[in-house]
Amino acid sequence: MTEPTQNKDRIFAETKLPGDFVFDEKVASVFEDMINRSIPGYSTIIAMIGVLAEEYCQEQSRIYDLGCSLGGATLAAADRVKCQDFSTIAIDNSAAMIDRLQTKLKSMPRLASKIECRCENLCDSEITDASVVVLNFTLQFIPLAERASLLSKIYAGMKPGGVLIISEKITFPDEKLNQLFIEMYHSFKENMGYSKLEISQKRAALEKVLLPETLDVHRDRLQKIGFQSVDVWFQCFNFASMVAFK
Ligand code: GEK
Repeated sequence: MTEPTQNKDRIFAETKLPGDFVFDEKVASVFEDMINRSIPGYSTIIAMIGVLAEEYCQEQSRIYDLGCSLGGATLAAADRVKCQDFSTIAIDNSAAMIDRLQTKLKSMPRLASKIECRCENLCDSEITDASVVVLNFTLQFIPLAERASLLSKIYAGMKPGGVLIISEKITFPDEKLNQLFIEMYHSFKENMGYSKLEISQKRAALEKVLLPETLDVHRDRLQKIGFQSVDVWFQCFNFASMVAFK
């Protein structure tokens, strides 16, 4: 098993043959650096997931972090929750991510006792007694046709009063705004030290695997399923985080 590291993301620094982005060992080994330099507001979103979990976690319930990667949101939530009787289920289908999270947890016995890691496809995961469910930049990787049934399954597995937190890359119906936010985002990435080559190669690799939707599509689908008080609590350019309640 590999030791967790905070290596610098140089995956797209050299000219590469075209190919789709995958969450393999190479990505897992630089993931912390990659996500912090690629998602505006990532550390704020993670910290606020901790605050939302503290507020909405119920006794005798579960917190689910779906597409947990290295457990950024899992750890923020488990660390803040004050309930006596709760558990946190961290799910990802990348073995490289789950291995690294499990290794990380070995040095955190207090949190580790509250966290169960599962390497599985979240579309097949069982969700029960959930008071907090986190999809932090994960739904965007699920095939479009499977999103409604996944969200319905999550809703069915939630306790009344529970919260779903969904963070996503988004698109805008207004083409002018769409272009503006993409340009601002690329300028953010350049400021974070990525070259134009890295930005364009990563964009091409993500094109068929990361499928963003508009905020209206997210809101309508969640409301049709039965979620209430659905709205955005964070947005920076074409990245947003929403809450939805059962
Ligand atoms: C964070 N939430 O740091 N089943 C399980 N996991 C999946 C699936 C699936 N079907 N599809 C994708 N993943 C994290 C960041 S990253 C976001 C989430 C990004 C997993 C995938 O393996 C990866 O670890 C994660 O979803 C998406 O708060 O890299 O932009």
